[in-house]
Amino acid sequence: MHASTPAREGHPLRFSTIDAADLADHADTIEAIYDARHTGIVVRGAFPAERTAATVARLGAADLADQWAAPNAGMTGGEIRTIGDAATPTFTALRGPSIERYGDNVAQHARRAAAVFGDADGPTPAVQGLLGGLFGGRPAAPPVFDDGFTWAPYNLRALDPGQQIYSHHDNHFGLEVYKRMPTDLDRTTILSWFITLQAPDAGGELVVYGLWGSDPNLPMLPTRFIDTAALEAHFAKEIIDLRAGDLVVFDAGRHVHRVAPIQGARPRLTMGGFLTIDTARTRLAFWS
Ligand SMILES: O=C(O)CCC(=O)C(=O)O
Repeated sequence: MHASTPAREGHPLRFSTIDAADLADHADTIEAIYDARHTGIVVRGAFPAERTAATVARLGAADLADQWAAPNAGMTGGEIRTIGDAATPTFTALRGPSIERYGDNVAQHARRAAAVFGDADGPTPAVQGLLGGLFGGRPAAPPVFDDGFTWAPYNLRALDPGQQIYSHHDNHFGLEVYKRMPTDLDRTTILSWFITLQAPDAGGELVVYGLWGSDPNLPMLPTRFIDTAALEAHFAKEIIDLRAGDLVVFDAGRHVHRVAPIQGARPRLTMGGFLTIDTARTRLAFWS
C-alpha cells in the first residue's frame, strides 16, 4: 500500500490504486497527470497471474541468459539487467543510446519478444489497451521514427538482490535519440509505466518524492547523483508497494523517484517504458 508523509516539503503527491476491472472509471488519469493534478496510478491485476508466471519462468530460462545486457555495468549498487534498450542515460552511455544503437535495438525487438513471450507482439496489445484505457480509450502505440520504423514498445528489467535504481527523474527529451521523435508529441513531461512481473521478497518499492527535477533546490552529491538522504530528510514521499501483475503509471518526468534496494533472494522483474501524448490530446505514444 501507499504511505505518504504530507507534512514535508515539496509538490503534492496524489496517487490512486484501482482494480483493472475499473479502468474505464479512470479514463482521465493520463490527462490529469499531464496537468499536474495527479501524480500516478496503480492498476492492480493489470496482467493476469498466468501471464506473469509464464513470463517469469521464461526470463529465468538458460537459453535466454545471453539476451540480458548490463547497461549500468560498474555502477556499484545500481546494476540493472535488461532485455532490450531504453532511451535513457545509463552508466555505460551517459547521453543515452545513439540513434544507430537504438535503431539496432528496434530491429531486434520482435525476435526478443518472440523468445520471451512466444510471439512477436507479446504483451504489446494488452499494454495498448491498458494505457489507452487511462487516456479515454484513445489510440496508444509506439511512435514512428521519421524514416518509418517504430520505437520499441517496452524493455524487460531485472534488479538482483542488493541492487537499486538510484534517485532520478526521467525528463529525457534532451537526449540525441529524441531528435527523431515526432514533433507533435507533448514534451512538457514524460510518464513512466511498468508492470511488475515478479516482486522481490522484500524491498524494491518505488519511492516517489514531492520534488521535481526542474526545482531550483535539487540536493546533489559531489558525484552528480541526487542526494537521497536529503530527500528522505526533507521531502514528502509516497512509497508504492507493487505486486506481480500491477501496472504503475506516474509522472516520472517531473518527480524525482527511485527503486529501493532489493532484499531477499529473488530478483525484481518488471517490463515497461515511457509514454507521452500528442499536444492535441488525440493519441498516446509509448516506448522503451
Ligand atoms: O522498476 C522499473 O522497471 C523502473 C522504475 C523507474 O525508475 C521508472 O519507471 O522510471
